[in-house]
Parts: sequence; C-alpha cells; structure tokens
Amino acid sequence: MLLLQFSTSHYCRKARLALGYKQIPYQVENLTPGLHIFRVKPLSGKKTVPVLLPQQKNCPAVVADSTEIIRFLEAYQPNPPLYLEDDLQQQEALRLEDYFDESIGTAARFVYYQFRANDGKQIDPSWMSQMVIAIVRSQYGINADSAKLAAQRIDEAIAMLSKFWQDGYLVGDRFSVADLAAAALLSPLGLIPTYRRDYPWLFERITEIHQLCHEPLPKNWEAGLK
Ligand SMILES: N[C@@H](CCC(=O)N[C@@H](CS)C(=O)NCC(=O)O)C(=O)O
Repeated sequence: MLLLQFSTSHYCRKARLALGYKQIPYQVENLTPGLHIFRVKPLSGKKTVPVLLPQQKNCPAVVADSTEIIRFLEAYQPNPPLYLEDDLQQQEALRLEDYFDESIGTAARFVYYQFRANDGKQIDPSWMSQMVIAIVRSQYGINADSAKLAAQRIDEAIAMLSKFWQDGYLVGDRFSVADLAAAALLSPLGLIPTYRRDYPWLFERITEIHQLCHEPLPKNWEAGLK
C-alpha cells in the first residue's frame, strides 16, 4: 500500500495510526504542500491528503480522506478492529470521529500554526519553515482572533476527554476509531508548552496510543516540555 501524505499533517497521522494499529505494511510518498494538487487531484478528484493507493487485487485503486481510509482498512483487515460490535456504540464512535475530524482537527491546526508563528518560532526559525507556516496561515485565515475561537473548541474537547480518557475509552470498554482520531488530531498541541503543562494526562494518553499503533510521536515532541 502507498500513502500519499504531508509528513506533518495530523490527518495523515490519523491514517498512519490506523495502518500501524492493524500492522499493515505500507510505504509513504511525501508530497510538497501546494504542488501536491498535481499528484492527488487526478487520482481522487480532491485536493487533500491523505490518499491511500492500496495496490492490491480486488481493492479500490484510490481511497481518499482519513475516514474513508479507516473504513477501507477495517473491511480489508478487520483484526484488530477499530470499529465496535455494538451498533449504538459504533454509531457513537463514528460521530466522535467526525467531530474530531471536522471541528477539533481544524481547531488544532489554527492553535498550532498561531503558536508556531509566535512563541513557537524557535522550534524551526528557518526561512523555509516560516514560509510554509505563513502560507498555511494565509490559506486558512489563521490569526490571533480565529486562533482564540479555535482554542475554545479545543478546551471543550479536552474537558470531554478528561471524563473518559483518565481511566477508560471514549466509547465502550475498548480502543476504537474515536480514541485514534482524538489522539491524531490533538497531537499538534503536544508541541505547545502550555497544553503540555496543563494537561499531562492528555499527552500521556496520546503517547500510549502512538505506542499501541507503532507510530512515532510528532517531530519536536520534546519542545512542548520546555
Ligand atoms: N477530512 C480530510 C481532511 C484532510 C486535510 O485537511 N488535509 C490537509 C492537510 S492537514 C490538506 O491536504 N490540505 C491541503 C489543501 O487543502 O490544499 C481527511 O480527514 O482526510
């Protein structure tokens, strides 16, 4: 299998966590933001990564979007499962996956890029990195005001997680796609010292989930402890 990705994207991390959890061998092709369109649009008709090319008999040629990739992987290799057996629990897990994708993944992007352009500049002050950060901020309209609103959404998500994650799972009594999505899409906050200091349990859990899924933590993860 080949995963077309941005190495730093938390949505691509979500797909890698699922592949790693199921221990499915795969390779990655790292794309350059902006130029990626020429590779992914002809394949998927979309402009976003991750895109998975299963390259297997009796499989679709292209699976785009992290949620669709997990749906495909679940059918391709059901064990170990990311979906839950109980219908109601499974509906709730998919609802939470969607909530983390649509609301919290985008909010984390706002908070993270606002940090990287300000207090977090020293993580990589290179001209190249700062240019990518400036392009992302302009593309998504990230500024102090929009990042503040995003931070409120993150606070609500963390309050919800604090009820479930301190000693259990988001749905039912085992790990599911909901926990995986939360870990992937909140992982950029691990580089931000205020979050690391205020919510150590959250980052312990995100670390555990990465171990469970055989996926390294984000680059510069230790910067959050400074
Ligand atoms: N709902 C999509 C979101 C993916 C997404 O937002 N990917 C970003 C990278 S983090 C992207 O490809 N952005 C490029 C663009 O929008 O041009 C998923 O879950 O796969």
